Amino acid sequence: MKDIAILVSARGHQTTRDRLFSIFDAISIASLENMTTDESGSVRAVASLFDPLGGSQFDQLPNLEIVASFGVGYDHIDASAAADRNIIVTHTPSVLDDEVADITIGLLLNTIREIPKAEAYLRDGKWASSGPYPLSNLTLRNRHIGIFGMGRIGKAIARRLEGFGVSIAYHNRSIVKDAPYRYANTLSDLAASVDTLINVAPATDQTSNAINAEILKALGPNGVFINVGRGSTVVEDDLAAALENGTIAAAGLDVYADEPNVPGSLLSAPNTVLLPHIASASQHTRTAMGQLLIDNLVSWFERKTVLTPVPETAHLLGGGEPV
Ligand code: NAP
Ligand code: 8YV
Repeated sequence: MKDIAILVSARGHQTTRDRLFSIFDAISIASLENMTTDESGSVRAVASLFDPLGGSQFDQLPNLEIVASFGVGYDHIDASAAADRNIIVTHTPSVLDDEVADITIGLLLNTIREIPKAEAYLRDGKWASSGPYPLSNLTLRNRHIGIFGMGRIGKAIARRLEGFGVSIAYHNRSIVKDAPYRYANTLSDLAASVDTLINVAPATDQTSNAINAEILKALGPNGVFINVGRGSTVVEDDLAAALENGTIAAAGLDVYADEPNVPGSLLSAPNTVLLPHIASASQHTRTAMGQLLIDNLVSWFERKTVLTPVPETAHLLGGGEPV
């Protein structure tokens, strides 16, 4: 496939970048503005390791056929604008479910039992100088967990939670037939009926700012909020205020509205555990994500089909209506 010109993000998972360069005529550039007309006219695919892509970028690549994105969430790509131009968009679902679910459970335990603070206490010599670390105010015992987004990853989280003997409920727009958990009709109903809310819903216009002061108030003073979905789903100022004034007890976050910038109010809050968007970030899983990205590209250029199209562009492969 050395005659197929593809554009590869200038940064991103190195093993995937190396493989793309070995299979295709790969061009790596920091910005489309740096391309000559000949170069941009030759590009048939984009391997998007994280860059935002929309109509204006697509218009600069007149012969673009496919965007293969690294990650399951594709909110950085305007998939409807791609569909309008007959451009297929693929993503990497399923291969990261277990990794993300593991980190979600780790984040939940770290937040509730203050594990990072307890380790810092030991490393600071306080165990020897001041005695045992204080008992944690929060516990996982008797918790009622609500999952916002009972999809592939939500189900993997729920399966793990079953082992902890907690109650599990969820809210989606529709009931999941194979999920044996209590369904809440609205996010407000879910928050009011649980004390621990885990967000793993995708970033969409509908979910934008969905977790706000009202939802956090419904969660209550024993409330714990965990976010592994996207930061845009949360009003971060409302979350910081809720943590500051005791509206909820604690939060564990892997994602933020303006990454890699984390609001100072969340950094300085004593009751947060903050991770730098690492839920899928093991060599094992990032390599599997990269392999699926490559498999989608190879499948497209060999057989004019793909393995994992995003719903907005699936109809371009034949059959079905546009989403
Ligand atoms: P998925 O299988 O599509 O599940 C998403 C779930 O959210 C679906 O069950 C869907 O159900 C529900 N949902 C969508 N829009 C909703 C709305 N407006 N209101 C209520 N529920 C809604 O996706 P997934 O593979 O589990 O991934 C979920 C998200 O996790 C990704 O989009 C990404 O943002 C995030 N993620 C983060 C990391 C990380 O590193 N932190 C890693 C991987 C993924 P309905 O359609 O019935 O509403
Ligand atoms: C990655 C993710 O961090 O898959 C997703 O939606 O958020 C993560 O797996 C990201 O996609 C890598 O750029």
